[in-house]
Amino acid sequence: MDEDSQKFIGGKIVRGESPLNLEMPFEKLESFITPTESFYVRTHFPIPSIDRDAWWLHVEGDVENPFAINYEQLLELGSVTIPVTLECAGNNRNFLEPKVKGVQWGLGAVGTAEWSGVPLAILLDRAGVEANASEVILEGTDGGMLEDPKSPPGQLHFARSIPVEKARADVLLAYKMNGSELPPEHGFPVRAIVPGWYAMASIKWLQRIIVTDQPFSGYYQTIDYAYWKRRGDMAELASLTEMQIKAQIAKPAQGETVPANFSVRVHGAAWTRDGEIRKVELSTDGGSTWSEANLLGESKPNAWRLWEFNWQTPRTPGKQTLIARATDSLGRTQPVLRDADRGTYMINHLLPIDVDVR
Ligand SMILES: Nc1nc2c(c(=O)[nH]1)N[C@H]1C(S)=C(S)[C@@H](COP(=O)(O)O)O[C@H]1N2
Ligand SMILES: [Mo]
Repeated sequence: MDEDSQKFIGGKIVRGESPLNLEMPFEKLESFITPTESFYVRTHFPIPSIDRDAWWLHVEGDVENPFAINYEQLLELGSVTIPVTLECAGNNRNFLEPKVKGVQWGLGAVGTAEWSGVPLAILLDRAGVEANASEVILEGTDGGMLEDPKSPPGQLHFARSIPVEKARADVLLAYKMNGSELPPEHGFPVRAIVPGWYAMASIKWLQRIIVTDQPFSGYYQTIDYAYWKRRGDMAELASLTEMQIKAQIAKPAQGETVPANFSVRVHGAAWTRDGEIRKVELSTDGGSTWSEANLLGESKPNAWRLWEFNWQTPRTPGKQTLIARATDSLGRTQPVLRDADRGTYMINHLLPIDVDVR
């Protein structure tokens, strides 16, 4: 990473301008809730400008009563507020060796916000999902043409599907982020929040919800945001879904200098899906020995947990490699090495952070 040539917009690292991709400098992690202005931004097309008074969300497909609802009507329905961590499936990509294609995210394509909105289950109940339905497709307003030869010719919208069961369980149609109206770049007027799944599922600028009894195999479901799954000795493409357990170090940051023979606060965040984070361990010697870090605050479902560790730095100056490792209540922990079947996504193996003790 060449830090000197890095460009910033609003305090975020520019990973692409068109489409706009902005990363939070992860060393800025300070609180459980990521301030909206620091929250990473991932787009695939120009950000649509949507007039809330002209906006309609259509619920259709395999339902008894297809309908459309506008912004005002949506706000009248019962709402809930929950903190949820969103992580881009390509977060940490620039740690991969050799380099792979895609936005070169460091540690900051992840954040936690308080999302307020209407449970998707309420709209599905109103529409009356037919008994044979298996999936719910969420479609964004944004779209365009792609250069990828594997993409369909002509226009496409950003769209993904989730199983009906998941759609009913805890998916939110959010119109507020951290207590304020959704900003345009985060999906104004309404976006989906799919807790526990990589964030490509959390469709922004929602315009259609399509209930279907057929597996959806759109571009962003099967060609992009997919990985290789093994079936015996064959490999088949599988859609990315649930987030994998991970711990990240915010401070010290990669390449930072820390004083020798000193007490240094190492801190970061850790997350998983379904279960809860039970343990974060830190190694300050490149993985030879591990010590348990302190978990901060309380555990909340589908949100990260902050942690800290007091590091007594060595007397002798030199390079030290820090590694964090999380374990959850289902006994899952992070792999030591990268699994090549995961392609350019789901990067949760142990990552070294090199610091200079001086
Ligand atoms: N309509 C639409 N929804 C989208 C995207 C998009 O490009 N278009 N990007 C997805 C991806 S890959 C991620 S990581 C998250 C990012 O959400 P954020 O920009 O609010 O951080 O939005 C998801 N939802
Ligand atoms: Mo993403």
